[in-house]
Amino acid sequence: MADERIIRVGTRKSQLALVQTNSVIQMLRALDDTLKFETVPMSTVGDRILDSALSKIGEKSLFTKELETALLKNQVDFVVHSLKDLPTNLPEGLVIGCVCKRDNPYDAVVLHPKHQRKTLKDLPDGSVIGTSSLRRAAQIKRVYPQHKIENIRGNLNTRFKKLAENDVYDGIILAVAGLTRMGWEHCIAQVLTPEECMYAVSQGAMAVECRDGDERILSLLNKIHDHTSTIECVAERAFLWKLEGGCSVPVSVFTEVSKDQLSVKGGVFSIDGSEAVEHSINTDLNNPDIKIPDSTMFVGIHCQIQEKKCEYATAYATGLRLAEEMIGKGADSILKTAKAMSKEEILAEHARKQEEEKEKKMKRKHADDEPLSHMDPVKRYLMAQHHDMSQVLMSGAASIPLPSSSQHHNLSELQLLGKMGQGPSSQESEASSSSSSSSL
Ligand code: DPM
Repeated sequence: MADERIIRVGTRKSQLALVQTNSVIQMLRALDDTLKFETVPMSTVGDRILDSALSKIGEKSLFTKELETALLKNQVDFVVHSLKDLPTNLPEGLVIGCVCKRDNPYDAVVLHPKHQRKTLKDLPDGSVIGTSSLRRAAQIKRVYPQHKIENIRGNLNTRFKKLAENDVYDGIILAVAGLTRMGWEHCIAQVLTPEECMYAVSQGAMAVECRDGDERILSLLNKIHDHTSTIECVAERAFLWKLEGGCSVPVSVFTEVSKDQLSVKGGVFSIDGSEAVEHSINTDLNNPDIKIPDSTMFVGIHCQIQEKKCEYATAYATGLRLAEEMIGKGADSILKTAKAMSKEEILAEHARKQEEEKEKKMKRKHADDEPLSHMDPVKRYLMAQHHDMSQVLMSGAASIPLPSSSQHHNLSELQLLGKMGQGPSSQESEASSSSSSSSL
């Protein structure tokens, strides 16, 4: 049956997510060109909330929840993620079926066009660097205390626009991997070294999530699985899991696998960057003493190659041990304070949002109450053009939708309507445009 071969792939609608999803589909197609795929685009909480730093939203599965629900409901067969956005605990019944070969895991600096050919060290004191990653902020504050860190959010396109047009930011920091996948590596002014800024757990690695026990999909994913990248990510995720970290704590790593040697360095920072615990561990991946568990899942990652299970188990144990030794050096108290501060920020952010909502509602109510006779004459004129007056009176001025035949209205009319709160609200139009171009 032809239809049975169609594989449904859930994806976020952002440009980066679509690029990543397509590249996984291409890899699979290159191995078997009879495979048929259908992509199912969805938007997630992380895509919809554009005005808060990720760390201030306070939800763990920001970019994944809706997609995971679709997987569990059998609406899609697999989902491609940036592994760094996948929490260390997956929902029951789901697994990471494969980790693809990791791209460059480092962070990059993109500078304002006026700072051509400069790097962070050449920028004037007091330069403003945009990032909403606590991890990046803390490390930059340590190495470049002369610069200021400011929050910046929105998709990659929006951030570039803010950098180029607003004259607020002298530079921004983004993952090399994301920039490269978007085809924007030529904008990179500087790639940060691990001495300047260690990367996030699993940064640069794409992962495919599917249903646990879905053998057809798992055996397919096995073909594009990269063992070394997987081992690195198992160790890093075990480290993060033990620290109970998420995107709201400044935790970073630097991992290398060379022959049978695994080396993992971890960093835990206070929010202001003044305190740090850094530590590293080296292990032999073929550790004969390692206890191999029955489970085939390590921090959510499915063990694809049974003969290599010892290496998965060693990587997992190494990540845990690194976290334990760092806790012994005081990482837990730094994290406790950082988490408490993040929690406060999250609460403040929620309060701010609620206030904003209230204000919006009030404004809408005022507009509802506004008698037509007191209304701006231009507004009345435009409304009367699109609706007969009885409809205007019955439905209340503010709730009138844009006419469905809006295509033939000229732009300035539409802009006017929009400005006066009659068109799609600015928030809605931002959300819908961002869902097709959001890049984080
Ligand atoms: C997470 C963080 C960020 C993303 C936090 C961190 C960056 C947030 C920001 C967990 N997810 O890194 O400390 O700067 O506001 C994200 C990006 C990619 C995956 C974009 C980026 C692309 C690279 C990859 C957002 N998630 O980090 O510049 O595949 O790793």
